[in-house]
Amino acid sequence: MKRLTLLSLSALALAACSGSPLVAPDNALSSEPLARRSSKDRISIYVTNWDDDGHGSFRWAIEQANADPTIAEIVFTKNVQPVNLESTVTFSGTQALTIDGQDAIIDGTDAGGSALVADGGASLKIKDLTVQNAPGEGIAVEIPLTATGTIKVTLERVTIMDNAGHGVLVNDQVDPETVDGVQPNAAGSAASLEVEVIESHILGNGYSVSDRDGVRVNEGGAGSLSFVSRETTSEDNAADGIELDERGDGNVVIDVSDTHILRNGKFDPLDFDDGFDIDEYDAGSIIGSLVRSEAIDNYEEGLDFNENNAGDLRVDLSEVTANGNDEEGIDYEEDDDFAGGGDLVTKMVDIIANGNRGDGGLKIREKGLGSLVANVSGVQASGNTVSGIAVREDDLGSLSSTIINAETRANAAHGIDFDENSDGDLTATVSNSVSSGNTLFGVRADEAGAGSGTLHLIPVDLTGNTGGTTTGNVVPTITP
Ligand SMILES: [Ca+2]
Ligand SMILES: [Ca+2]
Ligand SMILES: [Ca+2]
Ligand SMILES: [Ca+2]
Repeated sequence: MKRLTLLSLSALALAACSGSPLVAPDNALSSEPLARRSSKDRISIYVTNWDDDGHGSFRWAIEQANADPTIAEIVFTKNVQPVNLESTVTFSGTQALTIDGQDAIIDGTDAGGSALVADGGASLKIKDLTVQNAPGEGIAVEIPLTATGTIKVTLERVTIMDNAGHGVLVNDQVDPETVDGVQPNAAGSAASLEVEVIESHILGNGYSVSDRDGVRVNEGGAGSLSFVSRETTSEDNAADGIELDERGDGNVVIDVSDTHILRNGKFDPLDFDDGFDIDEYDAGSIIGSLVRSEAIDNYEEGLDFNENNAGDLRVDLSEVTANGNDEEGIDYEEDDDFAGGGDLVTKMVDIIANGNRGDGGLKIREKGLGSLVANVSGVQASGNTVSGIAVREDDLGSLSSTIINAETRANAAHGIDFDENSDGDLTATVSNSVSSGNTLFGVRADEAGAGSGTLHLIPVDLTGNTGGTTTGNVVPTITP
């Protein structure tokens, strides 16, 4: 048992007189009222009961932070029982705030909307907290149009579960809704967004209207969107497991590792959704990496990365599994919807994309001005409904691809399909690979318009393909 110092005893007496709850945090060594502790430059407020409101409640703590910009932290006392919110709790302060849940549960069943909203444009860190059952968003961070700089939202060891809106929404777009693919107003603030989701679990959110995701980040106006996910699972959400939507100037930068994206997207049969969906528009690129991660059994694509307008798509993959999705396992598209130039450059290592229904295993597609460079080493892409691996480059620009240690079997089209259209060269090598038992050909390489075609196969087992070994107008050089 902790010894109480005279100082803390007097604090307890003071707290008792002032009506503060008598639940002291472990480190209660201050003469301030118990629900309020200051260190040198940080004031903390303690949540000491599970009431909806009133002194010591979570709502009260947020109200204190709204009124006092020197409050930097809200800490739940250990063993606070589930807090049943009777309305939304809104943090409107402009100071950076940390909410340390100490494993508490915020239940939004009776909140009448989102559980927790932050709309002051401040950075927010939430850790060790469960947010569940809200009829709106679990956590919604709405960025004011006047925001500038970089706003950081960090979630550490949170569980976001069974909220009817997005599980987590970070929104910097005036109107993020799309009607038939058109967005009425995607303007946003000048601020950039940095969102980090660490060791967290996002599940079962979004079952209300179409397009409600596990984690959804909308960035509009100037500024970039940076997204980090580590040791996180997003599963069984109604629309996308994770969706990043970046508009206006600015990049999407991702750093994703040990992330599991499972069975998302089943809610709207007219528009099923993906595991992990990135849409980038206007000037800017998609850049980054995804490692030791999986996107499995989602109702549309496993990974659906779309870069539009000016800018490149440059995302590398390592140890990624994308099996059993209802469209492509992995789908990279550069300027597929809106042209503007830019390249698609990717290095993929140790990829598994098997048994995707309704489309191919691994599809890499560059359109408009710009070239494609795809180097893939160690890949299984078998039993998919279209080709195992499809690499396609359109309009101006060249296609350059090396595929090493591939296994593409029993796909319902080609095993591997290289397709270069219009001006530009096709240069492809497949080595130490098996492309066998596919419905069409083992390898197809086709080069159209101006330019030359080169295909090296060193060596590749092309037995048992129904269509034959190779096809297309590029005659392969075969090293047995
Ligand atoms: Ca912005
Ligand atoms: Ca952009
Ligand atoms: Ca582009
Ligand atoms: Ca091109």
